[in-house]
Amino acid sequence: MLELYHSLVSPCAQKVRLVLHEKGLEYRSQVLNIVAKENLKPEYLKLNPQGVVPTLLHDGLPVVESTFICEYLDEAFPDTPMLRGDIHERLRCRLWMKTIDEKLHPALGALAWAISMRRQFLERGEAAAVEAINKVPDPARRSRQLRILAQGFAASDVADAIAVYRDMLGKAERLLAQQQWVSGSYFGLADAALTPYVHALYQYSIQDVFISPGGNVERWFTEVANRAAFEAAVVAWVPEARLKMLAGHGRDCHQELSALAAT
Ligand SMILES: N[C@@H](CCC(=O)N[C@@H](CS)C(=O)NCC(=O)O)C(=O)O
Repeated sequence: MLELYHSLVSPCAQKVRLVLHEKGLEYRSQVLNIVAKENLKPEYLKLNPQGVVPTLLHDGLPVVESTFICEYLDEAFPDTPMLRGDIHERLRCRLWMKTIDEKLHPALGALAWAISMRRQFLERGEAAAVEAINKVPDPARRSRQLRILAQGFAASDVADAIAVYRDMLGKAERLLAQQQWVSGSYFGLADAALTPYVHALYQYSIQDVFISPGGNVERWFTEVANRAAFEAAVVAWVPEARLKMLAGHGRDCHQELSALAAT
């Protein structure tokens, strides 16, 4: 049996859900509220010592790290393989997945914190927000969240995040001029990995800051968004009110973000 501990709009959770749905796998869902820091409860830390989502339980065995979960699923359930081609093609996909995890993931974390998470945390009062963030086990993540809580868009993490997004989407733009999908000729693990990070820009209504109209990334994302798995793995999990809130938060700081991106 597959059981997924995840949260509704977490990009890493969306990535794993995309793979589950693309492969037609059934799973039991355990949703954690990461704004309420349910991910830091002792019983969850036993499954995932970093206190992050997602975690997959396969017949009771915990599998952590979203990219490893995706590769694990692809190996454990080899029908509809999502890492195909020769050894070089598979290597290129793995490189995309690694760069997305190492660069784009913290970049989205910084943007999401500046745009929305900071607001959501501050609604509970600054002291409560700092107390909750101080429990985050990873020191780098903890410091980034505290910096953005204190400084908002002025935190250097935000300008760095914009630069990372520009660089990665520029590379994707060039790659997608030559092939239909990031993975090659099929929607594979590298596409599932990139999807939540592009989708997040649309979710916050800030896509125009990063994506050229009529360009290859826009074409790719339109095709991704038309897939049945995208509807089931991404859209269906986000309540309408939450979507409205995120888009509103994005619109409220669109000008500040655009100004920062223009510098
Ligand atoms: N490298 C991890 C990163 C997971 C991660 O950063 N998850 C975020 C949500 S996207 C999280 O759980 N955040 C909780 C927190 O910041 O307290 C993976 O790929 O699974």
